[in-house]
Amino acid sequence: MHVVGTAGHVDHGKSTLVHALTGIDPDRLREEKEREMTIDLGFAWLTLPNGEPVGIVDVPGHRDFIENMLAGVGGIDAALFVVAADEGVMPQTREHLAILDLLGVSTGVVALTKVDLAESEDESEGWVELVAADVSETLEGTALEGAPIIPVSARTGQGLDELLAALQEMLAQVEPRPDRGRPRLPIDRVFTISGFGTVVTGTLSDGCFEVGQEVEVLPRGLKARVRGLQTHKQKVERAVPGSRVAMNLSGVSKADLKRGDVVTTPGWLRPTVLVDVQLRYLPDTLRLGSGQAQRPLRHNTQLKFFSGAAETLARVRLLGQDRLPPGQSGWAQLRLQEPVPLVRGDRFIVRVPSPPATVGGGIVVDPHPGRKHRRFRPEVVARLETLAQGSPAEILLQALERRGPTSICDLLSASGLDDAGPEALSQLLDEGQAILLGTEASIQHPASSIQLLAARAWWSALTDRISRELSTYHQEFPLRAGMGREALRSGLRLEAKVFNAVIARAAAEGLIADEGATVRLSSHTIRLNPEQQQQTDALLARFHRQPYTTPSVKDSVAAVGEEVLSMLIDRGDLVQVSPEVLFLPETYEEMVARIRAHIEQEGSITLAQVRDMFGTSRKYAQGLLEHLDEMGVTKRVGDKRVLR
Ligand SMILES: Nc1nc2c(ncn2[C@@H]2O[C@H](COP(=O)(O)OP(=O)(O)O)[C@@H](O)[C@H]2O)c(=O)[nH]1
Ligand SMILES: [Mg+2]
Repeated sequence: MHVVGTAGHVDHGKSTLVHALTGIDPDRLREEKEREMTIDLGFAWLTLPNGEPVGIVDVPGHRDFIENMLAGVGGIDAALFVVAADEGVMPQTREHLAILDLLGVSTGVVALTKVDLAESEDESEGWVELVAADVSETLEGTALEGAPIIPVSARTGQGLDELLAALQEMLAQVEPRPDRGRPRLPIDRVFTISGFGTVVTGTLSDGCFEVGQEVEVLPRGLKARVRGLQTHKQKVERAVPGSRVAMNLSGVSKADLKRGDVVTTPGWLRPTVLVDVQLRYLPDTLRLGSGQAQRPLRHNTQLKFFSGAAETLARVRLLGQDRLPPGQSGWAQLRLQEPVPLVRGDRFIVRVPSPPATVGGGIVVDPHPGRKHRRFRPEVVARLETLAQGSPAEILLQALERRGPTSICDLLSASGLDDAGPEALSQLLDEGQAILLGTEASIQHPASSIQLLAARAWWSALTDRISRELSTYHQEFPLRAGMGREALRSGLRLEAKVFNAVIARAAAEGLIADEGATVRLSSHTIRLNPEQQQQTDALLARFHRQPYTTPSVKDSVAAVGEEVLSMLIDRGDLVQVSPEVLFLPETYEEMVARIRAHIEQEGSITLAQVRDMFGTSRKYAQGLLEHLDEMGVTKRVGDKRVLR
């Protein structure tokens, strides 16, 4: 699934376009209706012609509300970049473009809106083409360079189909958000719904959430549980990365939470107040509108810092230079006023408070440097340079996380690491960051390049799910030995090759027992309740008393119930030879042995002889013999049986 964010100057028709494309009015606040202007984030969704659902975050264009815009664009995959054809490129067109560029949003479609106005007002032919050319020039050198420009009118409907087609084509090229097994939901809204309690929304990245799961809300570290999940107003059991998610939380109240907090799984993500970053300081041209030339950024300047949906103040320690001239990048250490949960690679934006303007942004290189760096130290800068590039092992791990379980061969070629690949791979395996799927035996001989590899984070998230699925199943069916293999596979949504390798590894680790057709938690044992135990003992006693004229299947069901009886058969406490006839296993073996011996001596045996041998009735003798025919032990010849 994907999320698209609008961007562009105020009044250029973003919200109207979203409404026209989705049927949903993204301006939901009363004040927004009254002022006819987007103030806070709006949310909508649509289904592309190919059936893919797409979430849309509609942002305010007005410069007073840029900071609300920043809370919404964090997790988007692509931009719906809006420029009004009658007005052309305006200050927030450029500022939003700069923000998208700093956030690394490199896919987008430009909607040249209000072409109905442009074409009617302006007599001169080719006005729209002129504006399009100007937009295209503005995009040059940014992440959106070369994006398709589609003239549209929300009023007449012109171009909307082309726009959707362009969106679809663009999103088909965006890799799906990776499942790194470390879900993060930066909260962009908190509200309560009567009868449900606290609900938060956001764009999910890096992992999945499931109903029932325990979560942690950072930076405060509050524990909560997921009571319900929705994507695009539809209930889901599992929310996936790259989708808009509304999460109903129990254990926390609305007052405990705020925009910018992050919902995640407990125990791995730590908020930080000291961060090493690569900082890009924007060139002058983006100060258009504020009317001021940009001065070099000075050491120790205080800036507003935005990442995910969070906002705080940051003091900038420039590590390699005294001042950072406009248009340049440098290494810096930020001291944040409030803790923010960040990971390596997170993007951020910085702004000056007055006159308010976006001045730069960058990438988190080390979220936990541990201490304040001395300035102008070549070794500090060198370390940050390497960190920013990533070691071969990190590059490989990222490729593995992006692709999910992959053969060694495919992974090495996808990583583009060449000679450094194999060594990086053994490092990941040694450190336990990557694991081999498959059986103990195949794990000990990883020479085979078709062996499947998975990232540790993916593996732990998956084994958590397997444990949860199986324990739910065991609770529901305590008398069944295990869950059907295929049911588990489709529940986990894994292709057969991956699933089999996963099961083999999970069994080798002792988490589960693989019984062939069924799979169970290795801790699962069938336990009868006292009443069932009593009934079972009584039934088995009857089998012992009359080993050859046993209680029928029907009688046995009446005595212990269907579930317990099929458990007894599964477990081998009883052997079923026909739809009606059951024996104790020891009786069964004895009968088979005696029949065999008889045939070996006499050459054959008849039904009547079997009946008399065990002093039983025709029903039992016939049931057993037909069973033996079916098992390939005996063969019927006329009214006699011979050994096959
Ligand atoms: N004629 C015409 N007016 C439009 C079109 N799209 C939007 N508008 C008008 O432009 C104004 C601003 O639109 P809005 O969607 O609120 O802009 P936003 O600030 O970018 O979200 C509203 O009065 C809309 O009715 C269009 O395609 N044609
Ligand atoms: Mg709007």
